[in-house]
Amino acid sequence: MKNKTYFTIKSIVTIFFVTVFMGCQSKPKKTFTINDIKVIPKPTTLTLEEGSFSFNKNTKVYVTNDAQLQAAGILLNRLKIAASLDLEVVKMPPSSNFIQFKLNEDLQNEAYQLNVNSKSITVEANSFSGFIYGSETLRQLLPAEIESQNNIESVAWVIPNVNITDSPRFKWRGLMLDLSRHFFEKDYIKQTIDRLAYLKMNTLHLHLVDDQGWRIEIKQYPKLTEVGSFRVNQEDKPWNARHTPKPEEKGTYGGFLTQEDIKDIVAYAQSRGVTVVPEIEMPAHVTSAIASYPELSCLEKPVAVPSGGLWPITDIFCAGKESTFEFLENVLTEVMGLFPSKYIHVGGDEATKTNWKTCKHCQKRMKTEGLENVEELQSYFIKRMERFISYKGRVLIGWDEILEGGLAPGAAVMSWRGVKGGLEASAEGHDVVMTPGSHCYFDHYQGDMDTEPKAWGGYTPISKVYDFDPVVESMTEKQAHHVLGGQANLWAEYVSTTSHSEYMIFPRLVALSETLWSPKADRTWEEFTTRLTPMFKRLEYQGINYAKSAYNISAETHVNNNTNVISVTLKNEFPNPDIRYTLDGTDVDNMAISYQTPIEITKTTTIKASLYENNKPIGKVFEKTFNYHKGVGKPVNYITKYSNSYQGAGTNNMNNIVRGSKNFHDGQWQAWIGNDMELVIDLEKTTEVSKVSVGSMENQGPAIYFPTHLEVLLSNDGKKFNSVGKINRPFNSNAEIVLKDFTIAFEKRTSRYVKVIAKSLKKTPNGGGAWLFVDEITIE
Ligand code: TNX
Repeated sequence: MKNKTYFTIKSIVTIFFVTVFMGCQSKPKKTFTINDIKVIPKPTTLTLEEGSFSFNKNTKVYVTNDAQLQAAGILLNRLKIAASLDLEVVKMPPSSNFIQFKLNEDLQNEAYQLNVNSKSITVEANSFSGFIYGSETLRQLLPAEIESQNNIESVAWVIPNVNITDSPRFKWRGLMLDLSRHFFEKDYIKQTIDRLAYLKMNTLHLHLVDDQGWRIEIKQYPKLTEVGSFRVNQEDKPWNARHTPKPEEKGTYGGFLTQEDIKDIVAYAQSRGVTVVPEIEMPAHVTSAIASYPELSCLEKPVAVPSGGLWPITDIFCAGKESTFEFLENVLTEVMGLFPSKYIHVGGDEATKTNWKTCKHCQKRMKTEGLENVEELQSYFIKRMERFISYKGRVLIGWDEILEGGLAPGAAVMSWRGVKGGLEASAEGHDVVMTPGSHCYFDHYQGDMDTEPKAWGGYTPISKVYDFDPVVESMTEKQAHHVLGGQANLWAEYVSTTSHSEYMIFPRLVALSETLWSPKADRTWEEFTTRLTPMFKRLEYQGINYAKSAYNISAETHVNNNTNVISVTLKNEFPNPDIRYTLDGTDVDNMAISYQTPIEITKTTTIKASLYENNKPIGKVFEKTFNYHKGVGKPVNYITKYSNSYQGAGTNNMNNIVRGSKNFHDGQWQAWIGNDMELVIDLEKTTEVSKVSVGSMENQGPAIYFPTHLEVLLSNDGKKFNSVGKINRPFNSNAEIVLKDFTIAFEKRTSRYVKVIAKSLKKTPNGGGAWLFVDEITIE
């Protein structure tokens, strides 16, 4: 309350002064403070000087060559559209009111210096990219309205006087778009290139080949696109529930980039300082190619382009036949003719090599080359491609599986299965790009799985992305030297529209851009958030459908086993969040309680909560009912022990009233593999009981199955138990993730001990171990 009064008086005083001030001056001058500067990624050094520079219709642009003019164009275009300022370009320096682009040969590639004073702006660089980044920084120094698609009248186009020297921490600052699982058109790719440059990112990796679609025209092999880029349309079904089409079924869903499209994309990227790295997968993830030319595989059997999930991937390129290599060399020759990128990505991941073990061509190859096993055959494959690519003057890069069986000497590695591949490759002297799933997979959830659009799995909120460091602590200096940088990967199994793609990329890319550009020692998540929220407004003006998941509230609970009181902690990713809540089911408004300390619960309670910013609610409303019950906090005796991999909340898991989400990694689930759950809850005194519910989840993709049988038994001495109810639930195939409470109700009894048995499916239909997941046992 005190604070509020203070702010009100302060605001009145401020309004008074501003009014008087504005009344005396014909043109109000804004005084900037360092807090007004919100540039992302954070510049290496920045000093604020007194005064400001105003753009107006007489401001001139002084450049000495076309490249400088092109880089300046990024800014000029914005000023024209949003500010209606169509600035004149001049070849001689005016005396004042101008922006100058100036060569400075002392600067490194991509670096720039920016001096803004009241008379002029100077952008210095030694490379085209440097000039672009100078322009992008100026754009971010201007008010957010500069991003508007329409002219905005009421804004003063003024920026603070600053001195900036800036250069990137890493050379490779990338984003991968998967065009195969769902195809994205040229225009979206170009839009993405603009957005990369806006954040000073310089690499767009295009995943052009995968099982579900071949996305690049190859003149010598027309069937790759005629056949390989279209699949039977099953978009109405979940990815993993789509049937395998027959080879003769006609594909109608898909698309591809023509060579003309690619030339256009590459040229556009060059004009934004972005390199496009093509990825042509091999030897696996190529069913689309085999559907087009079955002779490329070992079995030579006709197959269709799969419409959805395919695992394991056994139909892969034959490593024995010379014709496979001839094909790949011809394809890569066309690819290298289109993409000037130094790096050519050849995939290399997730090959199941069972066919190689029996294929006569592969066996012959292993013999003549003296290869011990199929891993060495994959290594032979990649090394052979590496020789071809380096002969063409380029560098091969591949997913970390290319390390298996020995890595080709000049190859670079993209480490995706954590950082292990990166550690190993850099120790061997190879260059690496770090893209660990944990921090860089933008197909993971960025918020609560129950409210986010369906994603691949995993949990990578923006604060985690911001935590990313491509240089791993345990690396030696020499290893660190081999780290080219990092990259986010957006795999598109579940991403079929551009607006969803934007949602997955933004705002996480904003965080990634800073981790790859700015010095680590000079940045913190706390400070970053003060620049992140103003960035949202800029993204909005750019028409980007960014996720607002960072505003979500999550709850953590703690059970006191002595008092059986549950305390609920409300959390948010932002530091010191202003959270307000209600406990009586009413909506959160100005009367709501300000969250300060954990909320104590001793009866069934619905918490509604909102995050506030500047006294206004933002983001989604959090609403959760905590179902208090008779078992809360009571001792649980596990007769069969849960797996070490899924311990949930330990011995309080089953009666802490916290429910697990659809994210099975969320720490609220206990799980058994290939084994039943059996446990006894001691209510510590005879208690009336009439209903027991078992909360469970099914997610058959990762082998999580509902119980097939449930039983509740009661006892007063903990020795002799009587059954009070059973449920039999036969196995059902199910492609969705489902949460369900299995309830056994019975006539009221008094009892001290409650035994619950949940029988597991034990073995999946494929013969692997089946998981049983339980989050809570509710006793009423
Ligand atoms: C693994 S990352 C893959 C992709 C999938 C992705 C889903 C990599 C090299 N291979 O094929 O799309 O997981 O997250």
